[in-house]
Amino acid sequence: MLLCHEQRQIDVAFKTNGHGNHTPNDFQELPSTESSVPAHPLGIKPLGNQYFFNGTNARKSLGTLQPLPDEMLTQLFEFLDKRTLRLLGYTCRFLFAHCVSDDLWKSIFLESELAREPSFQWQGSWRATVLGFSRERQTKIDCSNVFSDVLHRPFVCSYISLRQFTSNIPPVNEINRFEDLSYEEFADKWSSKPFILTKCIQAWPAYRTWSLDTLLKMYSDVIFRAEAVDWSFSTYYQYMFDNRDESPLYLFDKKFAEKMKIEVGKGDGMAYWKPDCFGPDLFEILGAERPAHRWLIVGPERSGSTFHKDPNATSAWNAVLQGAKYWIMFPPSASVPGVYVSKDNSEVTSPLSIAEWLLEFHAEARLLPECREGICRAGEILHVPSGWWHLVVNLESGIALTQNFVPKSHISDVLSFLRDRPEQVSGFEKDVTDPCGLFIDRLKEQYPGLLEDGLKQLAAKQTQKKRRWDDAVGYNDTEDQPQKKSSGFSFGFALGDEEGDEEDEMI
Ligand SMILES: O=C(O)CCC(=O)C(=O)O
Ligand SMILES: [Fe+2]
Repeated sequence: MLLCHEQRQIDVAFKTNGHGNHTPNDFQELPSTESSVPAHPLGIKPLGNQYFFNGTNARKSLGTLQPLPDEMLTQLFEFLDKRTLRLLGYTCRFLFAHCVSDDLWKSIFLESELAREPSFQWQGSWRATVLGFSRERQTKIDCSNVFSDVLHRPFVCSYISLRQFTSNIPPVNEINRFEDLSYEEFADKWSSKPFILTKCIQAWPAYRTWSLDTLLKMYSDVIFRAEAVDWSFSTYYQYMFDNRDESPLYLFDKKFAEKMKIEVGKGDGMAYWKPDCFGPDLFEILGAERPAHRWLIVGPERSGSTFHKDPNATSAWNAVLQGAKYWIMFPPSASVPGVYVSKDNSEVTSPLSIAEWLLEFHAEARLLPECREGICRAGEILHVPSGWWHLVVNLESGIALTQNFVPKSHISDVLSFLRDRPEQVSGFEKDVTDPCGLFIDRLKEQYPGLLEDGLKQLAAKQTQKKRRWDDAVGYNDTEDQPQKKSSGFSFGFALGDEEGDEEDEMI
């Protein structure tokens, strides 16, 4: 959650005059951002509204807590147990508004015994579920004199209309769409670009027969992973259609095939198979040692994935079986507004929820020339090239299948990632202590020519990078400077990525 926001009213906003100052004539109707947002059920208002209020502000009853800002109160209340939080909420209106905040109750739920139960009665909110209250039994106190962005903002975020961000995609940003592609076309032209295929997965039995309702019938008691919890499908289904979380829990399960007892691959009785156009997947040679690579994804509208790059410099495809997903993507070297990457590239800080990012940064991001956007609908599949940033949001409740893979054309990206960023390599079982060595050994056995090519490409990139660096620091033309050797097929040359590679920075 963002803690500090512009002080905005529900239906009106000040526009700055270009120098950050508000001008009286700029008092305007907000066109769409919040028009889909109903009034808060308890009457809580954005902080800015206190300046138009003549009555007694509920904050005045806070006593010794009064000097503390809302952000700090929330942090303080995170230490309370469920009984104390509940009782504190009954001491005054302002504290009631704080103490019923469902973010606090979600944390209490996740730390409680209930979080380990695969099946229980979801009551429509984390608070009601923890306290075992039915909807009717929940206290409702009028908080119309409580003004707080900290409390109001998550509510706005859970109601924003996504359409305002996903419609009117500028034509230059549109992700290319094809019915299908041949492997040659993919390898020649498209392995480093996103695209959507509209007629590629229609024959999958999974596409023809899976829906949220059929999954509920067939797998109601099967336990799936949804972020921090393992819930039966029927529990997740209840939650999914009856929550107002700003960032709903997302079912993201890598063991789904085993759990659902389905087979993947071409042939009779198979649920789905990987599309031909992506060609051979080089990580298949890792066999049982291959890192996690396929997931079943289920989520309600508003759920999704905040900005990230896929693991180990792999590419991916993401097939929508039900629903629709909005994708916004940037190439590996882009600086994505609102996404902060640590100096060594090991950490991505995207502290904003999807809704917050859309509200704060979408308009700016959309103007960047590298920006690509598109909607992948049921029956369509999207290609995520190695290293591309992406944020994804579900526009409807739905089901997707995703798989990460290594196409031949990205072998050098993966080799370089495994070699240069061992601390960022993920998804391998603990007993695989040297993923890079393992991949090289297997390539030597099964694709020696490709390994040679991959290492050549890597060396060429390294030389290019070093040349750019030497040019930048004026290091190139002195003959007596020691040069690091960066050619040949040894995998040991260790220029590393200290200077920050533009092409292949992976997270
Ligand atoms: O469907 C989604 O939310 C996107 C998933 C994704 O980005 C991923 O699997 O890496
Ligand atoms: Fe991803």
